Amino acid sequence: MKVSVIIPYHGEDLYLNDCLDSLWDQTYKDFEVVLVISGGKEPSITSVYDAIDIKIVKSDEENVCAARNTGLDAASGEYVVFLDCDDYLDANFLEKLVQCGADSKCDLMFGRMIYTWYKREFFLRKESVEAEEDDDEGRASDEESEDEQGGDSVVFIDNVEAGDSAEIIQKKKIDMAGKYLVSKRKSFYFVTALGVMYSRKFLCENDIKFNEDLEHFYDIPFLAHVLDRCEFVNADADAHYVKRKHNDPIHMPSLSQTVGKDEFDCIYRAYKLMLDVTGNGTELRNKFERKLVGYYSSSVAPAIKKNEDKAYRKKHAPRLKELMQDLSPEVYSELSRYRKKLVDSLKCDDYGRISKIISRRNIINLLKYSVTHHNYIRKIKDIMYKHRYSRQPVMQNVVLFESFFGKSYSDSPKYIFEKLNEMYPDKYECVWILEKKTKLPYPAKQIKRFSFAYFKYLARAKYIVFNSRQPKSFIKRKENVFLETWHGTPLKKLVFDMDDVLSASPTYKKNFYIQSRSWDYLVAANGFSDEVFRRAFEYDKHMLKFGYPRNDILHSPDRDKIAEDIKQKIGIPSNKKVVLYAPTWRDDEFYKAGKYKFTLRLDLAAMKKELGDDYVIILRTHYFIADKIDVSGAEGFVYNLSKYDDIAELYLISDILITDYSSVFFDYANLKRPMLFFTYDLDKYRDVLRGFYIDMEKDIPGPLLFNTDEIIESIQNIDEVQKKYASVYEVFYERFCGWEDGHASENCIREVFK
Ligand code: C2G
Repeated sequence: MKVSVIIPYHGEDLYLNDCLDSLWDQTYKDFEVVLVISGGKEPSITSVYDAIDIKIVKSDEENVCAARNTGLDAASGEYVVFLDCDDYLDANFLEKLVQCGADSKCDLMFGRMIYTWYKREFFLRKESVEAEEDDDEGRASDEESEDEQGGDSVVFIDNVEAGDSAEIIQKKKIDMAGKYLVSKRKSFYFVTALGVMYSRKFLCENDIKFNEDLEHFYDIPFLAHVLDRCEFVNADADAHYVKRKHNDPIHMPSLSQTVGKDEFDCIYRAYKLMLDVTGNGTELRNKFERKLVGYYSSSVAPAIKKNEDKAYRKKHAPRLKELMQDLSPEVYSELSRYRKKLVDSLKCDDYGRISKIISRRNIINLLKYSVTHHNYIRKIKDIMYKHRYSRQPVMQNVVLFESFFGKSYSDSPKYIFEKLNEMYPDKYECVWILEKKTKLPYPAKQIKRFSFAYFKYLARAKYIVFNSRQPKSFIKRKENVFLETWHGTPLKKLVFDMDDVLSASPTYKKNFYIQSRSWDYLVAANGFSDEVFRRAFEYDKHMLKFGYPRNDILHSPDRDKIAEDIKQKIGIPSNKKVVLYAPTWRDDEFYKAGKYKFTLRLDLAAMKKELGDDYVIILRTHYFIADKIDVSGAEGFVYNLSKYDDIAELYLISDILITDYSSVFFDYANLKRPMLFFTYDLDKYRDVLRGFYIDMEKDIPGPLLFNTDEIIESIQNIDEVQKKYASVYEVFYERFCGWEDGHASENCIREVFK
């Protein structure tokens, strides 16, 4: 047997198949899998994997190190590879590494680590897509640390030159292994024993094992030991080990996501063990020391400054000082003046000086940032928000409104605003976040999103009424009352009901969890939403169960008159019937977060030819769509109202709705008018991108259509379509619109504004 692949397993069924599939697909076949079970839960391995030689062994300890060591004892391969059961290998990983160890007797061969958020199926299809870390607010987040970001930025260099002696070549290669596996990045998370093929004889002869006392950062002493002893090393940058980042740190955290507050303790223990196996002043030791100084200056020193009750510094500073005591003169001499000062201050326990150095550094960084970044004002605003506005008193009668990130005056916040003014004239001071200046029916201050005023009101308004998520940096204050109206009954699975997150924001679940902790009231338009939101959002606070404020207008006694006026205002001829086409967005088609692509799949020319005498079409794209749809040639027939504020007004003037997977159909059903579903990408949307809560083939009150011809035909025979779906419509209405009586705004206000 050439290779043993050692996989610790602790009940992570969700990921194991991806891991085994990647082994099944290996181009190199002479390997065994040693699956080490800890924690008692047996994996369910189907016969699909019969072709792989899987040896199952049990570990007594519930600990990754113990499992890996048990695997090492049970392995019979000439080489061993450690594979975490939530990760997977590229199909040629084993072949490439076996090949690059073939001509010399290598102690280890290593490949490249690739980081991904995705399961294997999607990773293989979409490898080239670099998803952005984002807060789902249309701007890339600068709050994420370097260490959390996707992709692998470490340069993989083979610096061997012609004319180098065999001895020099090996020295360079070992150095490269140190550079790559210990890595220059400041975080200790990037020290990894993975992505490497080790000679089993080498590990045994040098008695190299994992230290079973460690729960985290155990690769540090292991790798230090390996790199200290190895003599022959080789590498192939095309052998990829794919490390999966977990998108749900709340329910399914990876080990590194569970470290939390104990991070320093864990690093301290692992680092001490590293010191035992590496000699003073060696290049290997220097690498770890550089990393330690980096960790100190980027994480520990700012925490020492921040920590007001001094507990953190009392606990950590002396131990960090102990680790720094023997810092090699070489590493010290390379440090920047700033880092030298930090190290010196720590060595003489001068925490006040550390605070001062960090403060000065923050100011210098801000100034530097202001020279190099055009959006430095935003940084200043963040500082003002955190350190000034949030410390000023809450303004008792101020209500801050936002709908779709300030893109429109619309949705439930609009109807709550209007009803609030009607019920309590002059009682509340209202502030609207709006991108464009808008004529409002009641007095309200209008401010721009992310302006100074925005941060001021975000910090100081007592009431906040939003229909989407607030920024991650929002600080909830005791006196705040946060009314989250949300923006639709869900068809598409949400947050914790989702598996992979394929949109532009892979940190969606974590961010959502943080943001929704601030909500005091959430609106559910029906019993179905109540149930889904509680589960998918992990929401356990007050649920407002009166229907959607945004649908009050659809039940208004004078809705026909309102519709007539709107139609006139837009300029749609009164003799024409209206078809509203309002599709949603596609998670995987994006430029960046908040900016999505959309290709119109309707043949407008054909529709105009067949329907133009009786109908006009209103085209309405989702607020995430950045593409401008070209409707030239169809003027007078197509009205592109993608920027029209309130879609409820468009529902009112439409005779027929065409949508796809958008929540608009749950609202439109309040009118009991016919609906068509243009679901040309149903399989992908339902089975790959999101998953649905209800069965579109059975439970929705209209036909699923796949091309323009079918749509034209359905419109031409709309009475028959309506008849055919009448009974499904009734059941649907009862289930999703049953709570709506036109008074949701009023009822919500009575609950919240006391
Ligand atoms: N919307 C719109 N125009 C569209 C699509 C949507 O104005 N072409 C508005 C509607 O008010 C709709 C809301 O945006 O109800 C949400 O749109 P969805 O297409 O349902 O998509 P999404 O923003 O992902 O929200 O629980 C609901 C989900 O979160 C869906």
